[in-house]
Amino acid sequence: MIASDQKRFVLGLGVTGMACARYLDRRGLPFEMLDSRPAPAAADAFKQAFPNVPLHLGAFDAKKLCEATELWVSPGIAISEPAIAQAVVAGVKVRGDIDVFAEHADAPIIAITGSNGKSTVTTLVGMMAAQAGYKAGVGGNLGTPALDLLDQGHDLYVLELSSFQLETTHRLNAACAVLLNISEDHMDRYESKLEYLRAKQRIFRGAKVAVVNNEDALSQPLPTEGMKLVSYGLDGPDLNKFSIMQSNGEDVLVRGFEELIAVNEIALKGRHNLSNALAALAIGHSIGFPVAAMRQALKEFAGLPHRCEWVRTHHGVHYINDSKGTNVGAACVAIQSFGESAESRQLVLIAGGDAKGADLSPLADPMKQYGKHAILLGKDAALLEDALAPVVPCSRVETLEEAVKQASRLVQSGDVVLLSPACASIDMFRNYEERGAVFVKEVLAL
Ligand code: UMA
Ligand code: ADP
Repeated sequence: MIASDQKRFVLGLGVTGMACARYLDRRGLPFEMLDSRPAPAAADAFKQAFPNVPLHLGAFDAKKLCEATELWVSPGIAISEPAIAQAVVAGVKVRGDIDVFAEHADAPIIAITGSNGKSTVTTLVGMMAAQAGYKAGVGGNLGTPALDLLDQGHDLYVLELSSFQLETTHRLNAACAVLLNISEDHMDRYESKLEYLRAKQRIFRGAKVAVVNNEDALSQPLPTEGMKLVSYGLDGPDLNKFSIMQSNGEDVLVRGFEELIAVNEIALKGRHNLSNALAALAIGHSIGFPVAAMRQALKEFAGLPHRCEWVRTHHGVHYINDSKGTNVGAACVAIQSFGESAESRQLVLIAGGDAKGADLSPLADPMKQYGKHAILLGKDAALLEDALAPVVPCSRVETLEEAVKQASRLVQSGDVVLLSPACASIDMFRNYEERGAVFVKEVLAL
């Protein structure tokens, strides 16, 4: 039972904060809501839904925070923020919505994190669970806040978790946890890649099964007594490992040497998605999903919008929307994947936005191999140009509309135009979905 003698402050009036409010309200537990911005978008909705709950807007004040026994901090707020840090020193407990969720979850949790592929794998595992007959609650960083999934009669939870959510999660106790891969992201929030990795690694605390990507050493947990390890990777089969091999001249995904599904039956495209498919198979197997159910989901799920999504082939040029490619690792994978598959092996990249403090230099390698031109925009266009100008012609534009028009003038049949920004969208758009929608609209108007 959740203790009723605690004084709880919810920090951040966004999607998470509203879910925390609903959760506390359902249980009749008092709380106060705080948001450091003077006018958060949800303020009116909150006042209407919770007219008797105190709402404090404006910069967090350490003295005020110290009045609480518990702070429920939204993922977008850094717990290193001075007022929060002072409250922690004063003995106030900091937790997040996932921590509360883990404490009260009434069904096994499948937990998925990683720098890239989280949403894809979470959705795929959710579909596998549905095919296997589970009433699975699917959410977390993916969109539906985890606390809204509770009390709905679910018999399994499939959660996408960000490093921000894991930072404030003390012990998840997942039935199965996976860290898909690690590449640099959110360096504006973390002091080092190690600190980011430490946050991600918290997903394994108390896990019964850890699913490990053999191709990424950083995806492995420190061995813990009682934790079972299941491995996957595209680097060749091994006993019990989920992998890929050739059988009768075609590529098949396997467990050990048991064939699970032929690659050409899988609706998702691209090498990185084969890795995602293997992760999902390993997770599903550890929970006990029948192979037939997992196979069916793999045949049906063609991917989420804005992830390496084909938009149109116009005058022989393929236009791809990878607006969710919000970090360097994702953009590198997309450039590689579409560079290899373009008939001309020539690719025009549209990139830019807020690079979140990342090292952009890894983009140079795949662009050197496949790049025809890079069209750069947004807050960190100059940094991208520094990284790419030595290997590929670059130009700068002010808008995404201009970028698409310019790209269409640079290409010839067989080329690819790829929007994979390697950056967050917030400097120019509401979110990556809006950025992707603008790209699609412009491409369809060509
Ligand atoms: N806020 C402050 N002070 C701050 C920062 C934010 O008061 O310094 C307030 C804002 O004014 C706003 C509220 O906090 O009112 C927003 O909270 P939030 O930024 O934590 O976002 P939520 O709306 O609660 O959404 C969060 C996730 N957002 C982030 O982690 C930034 C959503 O992931 C997630 O879907 C949702 O919870 C449900 O679990 C989005 C995301 O961008 C998609 N995630 C990052 C990513 O995928 O890279 C991690
Ligand atoms: P996330 O939820 O972690 O942001 P998504 O599943 O939404 O990941 O995919 C976002 C982008 O990340 C994709 O469009 C693709 O460019 C890249 N990506 C997806 N899966 C992988 C993977 N396994 N390894 C590297 N990059 C990937």
